[in-house]
Amino acid sequence: MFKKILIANRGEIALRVIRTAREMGIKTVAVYSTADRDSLHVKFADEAVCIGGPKSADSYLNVPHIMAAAEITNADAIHPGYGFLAENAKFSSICANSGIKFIGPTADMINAMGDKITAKETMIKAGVPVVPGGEGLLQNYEHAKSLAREIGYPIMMKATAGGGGKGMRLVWEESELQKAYESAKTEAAAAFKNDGLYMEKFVEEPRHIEIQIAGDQFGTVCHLGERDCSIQRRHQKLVEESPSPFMTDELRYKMGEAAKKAASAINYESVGTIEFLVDKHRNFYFMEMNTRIQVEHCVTEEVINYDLIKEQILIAAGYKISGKDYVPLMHAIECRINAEDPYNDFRPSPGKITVLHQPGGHGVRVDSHIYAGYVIPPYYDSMIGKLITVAQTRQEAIDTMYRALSEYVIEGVKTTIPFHLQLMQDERFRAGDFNTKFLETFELK
Ligand code: MV4
Repeated sequence: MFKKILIANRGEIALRVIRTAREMGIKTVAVYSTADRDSLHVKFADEAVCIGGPKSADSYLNVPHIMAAAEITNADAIHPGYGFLAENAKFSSICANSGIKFIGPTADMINAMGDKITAKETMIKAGVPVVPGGEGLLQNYEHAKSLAREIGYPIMMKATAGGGGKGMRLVWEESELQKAYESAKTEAAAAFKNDGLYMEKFVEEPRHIEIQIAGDQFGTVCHLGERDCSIQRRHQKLVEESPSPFMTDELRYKMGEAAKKAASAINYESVGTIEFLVDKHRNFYFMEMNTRIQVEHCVTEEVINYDLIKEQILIAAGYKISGKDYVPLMHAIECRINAEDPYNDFRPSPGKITVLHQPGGHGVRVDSHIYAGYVIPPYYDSMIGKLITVAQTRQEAIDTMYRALSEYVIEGVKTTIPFHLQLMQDERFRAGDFNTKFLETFELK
């Protein structure tokens, strides 16, 4: 087992990894930017190294500084958390070449899923359902036009280097195609330095349901159930839950098998997530794979009663997994607490937390790095914590969430708490009647 893990991240996920490492008897090294000097991950780790200035490029994305910190502290593994370098193939290979275990997949595995056309081709070969569409890159506008006629409108164009919605265009009819093609290409080139596009049939009012998987170094893969992440706003998830209210035992079996095939196809090692679009007829289609631990992993942890960070560390250290799939034992919901003003287009609201009271009690988990007097820096993601509730049934998990949200006091900055309070009382949400378009018509009172 590792003796010392360096955590190449900040905020709640850095704390999350420190907590499990401590339980496993592993020492931890925090790295931090000058803006994060007073952060909890710096205080709670066994050692801490400043790696640069506030801007991510100068610190949390600064590979030479992070590797130097690992070397001077004698860390034998690096946990990348999520975001920052978590899905950076080069970083994974630099770690491998430096004799420091990257707690995550290899560069090859990251690359196999990083290019979306390659990923889709791999999935087709593996027998995983994908959204119908053209195979390969769009060669030019004429090619796009004939392909769109073949597929049938509405269609979606996506960037092969994309993910998360950037460079994506929905096109309802041919008259809109040329403008969409050109603007998507320009956007993709600017965002990813790769203007490659591909085309798919548009799946209307889909749900976003993802399957958590784990694979070990010996080729064994299992799935750990689903998370419904349909409550999103501009591709930012706000609420996640498991099981999905839309799930059936049959669909879970089929999606679980497909997710395992997807992971096996690239000999995946570590924990990861296969994202699917699910239409109203319960047809499901591979969308992308996240080759990292995700923000919403806690929902799965509560539902199957298992520590996913521990699983990830064990796999990286060469332990074998059982290969048994997990079944949901409980119902869990997660609300993302962001320092944003939900009454003002979710505009970021950094600054000092003057008063804080975090909720507790039965069925309540808070994963957060905030404290009274903490100053939320403006340089990073606005998520300041996650509130997770767990109960026997969905209704009870929602009721507990409402109660916990009512106890939550954060003063000094605006937060998403009022939004979540209203959502937990919404009849359609309570009935499980929602898809990825739900928030487009949700009005905050
Ligand atoms: C789609 C789609 C409908 N049809 N693809 C959004 C992010 C990126 N990962 C893929 N996305 C979508 N791809 C086809 N063929 C609808 C979306 C989509 C979406 C997906 C998941 C969660 C929220 C979403 C919000 C808008 C659009």
